Amino acid sequence: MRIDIVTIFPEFFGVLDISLLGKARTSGLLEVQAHDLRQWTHDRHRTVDDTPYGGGAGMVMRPEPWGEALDALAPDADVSENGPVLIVPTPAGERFTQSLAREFAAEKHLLFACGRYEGIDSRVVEHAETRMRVRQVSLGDYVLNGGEVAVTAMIEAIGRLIPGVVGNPESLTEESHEDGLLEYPSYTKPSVWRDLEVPPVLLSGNHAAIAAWRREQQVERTRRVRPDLLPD
Ligand code: JEW
Repeated sequence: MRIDIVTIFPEFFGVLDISLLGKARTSGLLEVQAHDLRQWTHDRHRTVDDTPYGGGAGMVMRPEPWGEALDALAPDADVSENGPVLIVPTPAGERFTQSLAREFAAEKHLLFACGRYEGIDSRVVEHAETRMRVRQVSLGDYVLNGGEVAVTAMIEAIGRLIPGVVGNPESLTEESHEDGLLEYPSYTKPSVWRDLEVPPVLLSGNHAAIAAWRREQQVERTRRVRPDLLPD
């Protein structure tokens, strides 16, 4: 998979070099490149923002650099299948979920557009939609200062689903959200720590009993913390 990120903070994505995705990248399964939006400006001050039409607080990202960036990075664009998918993080988008991560992990080329300030001039998405598949996606219902943190989280969630990236495919499905329940609690040595014992069933060697206990813990924890995940 190829991932291009357009941002005014390309150095932010250095964090991707130190995660598990480092291995996927050196092996060639995943190619990630961050691009400085300002390379597609032409004025002396490399301006990317301006005041909002209609008034209001803050600044809005001007459309021209974004138009040139998308022309350069998605010359093969196509509104149907196959071409790149443009992912635009915005609090006004659909929620990013494991199922959306799975969908994106099946693509050949993802293009992320990181907004800042009050966001990107709305004509950028309107225009891009005539040339490629576009998804406006929110990381969650809280306020961020820009798209960079959202894109980092999305790339980690997507990258680990690319076949061959995570060594053991079982560790993918066993984790939270793939089975719709929260995880069971985990323990390792020592068996007693600060007077706290590991639940004895885990030391019993009875694999059926262990599986049943873990499932029970998952259901109980989900009922208590995330009842919205359980069927009625
Ligand atoms: C996200 C891109 C660009 C937030 C989540 N939050 C917020 C917000 C911003 C500007 C205007 C109105 C609300 C900040 N912001 C972004 C926030 C993505 C931008 C500017 C974002 N997912 N993605 N939860």
